[in-house]
Amino acid sequence: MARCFLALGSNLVDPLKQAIAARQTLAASQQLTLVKSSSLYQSRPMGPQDQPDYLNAVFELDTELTPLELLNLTQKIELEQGRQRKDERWGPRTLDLDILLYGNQIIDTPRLTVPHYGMKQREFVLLPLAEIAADLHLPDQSLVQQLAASIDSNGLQIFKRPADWA
Ligand code: PH2
Ligand code: MG
Ligand code: MG
Repeated sequence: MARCFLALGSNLVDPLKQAIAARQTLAASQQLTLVKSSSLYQSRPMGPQDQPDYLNAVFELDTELTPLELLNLTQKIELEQGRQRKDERWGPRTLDLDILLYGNQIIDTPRLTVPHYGMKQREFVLLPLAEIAADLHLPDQSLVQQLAASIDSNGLQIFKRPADWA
């Protein structure tokens, strides 16, 4: 059993609906147990600025899936929610589900890099993660609450909690 963390991002086609649907799918999955969900956050786009603000959140889950099986599942959910792969780096998307952490494992393969390569530089990942796992250490021993305390919040705001959120 591995304790994992996923990051959710959406800024197209009703991001609130996308986030709720993705969370429902994770919660209903037989292949994992959804342990905690952060609040939803509204964030300014990283990357191209001519795109809408994002909604972001982080989920904690337990699973027997291998890292690549978990990646297959998250990519299936992205596609089922209408994700279209585009070439633009950091461009807008209906649903992005990124594996942040898989237990204490360090994974560096063509398809998957864990911990997520950008997680320590992104307020929209660190602050939701700190909300649900402040005492967590990354594989490099850094402490989530310390990483979160030293990053600029860049206007990140808690978004109103939908009725059907955790
Ligand atoms: N994801 C990106 C690119 N830019 N900006 C915000 N605020 N939130 C995201 O999740 C995000 C982004 C590509 O994955
Ligand atoms: Mg992604
Ligand atoms: Mg991403």
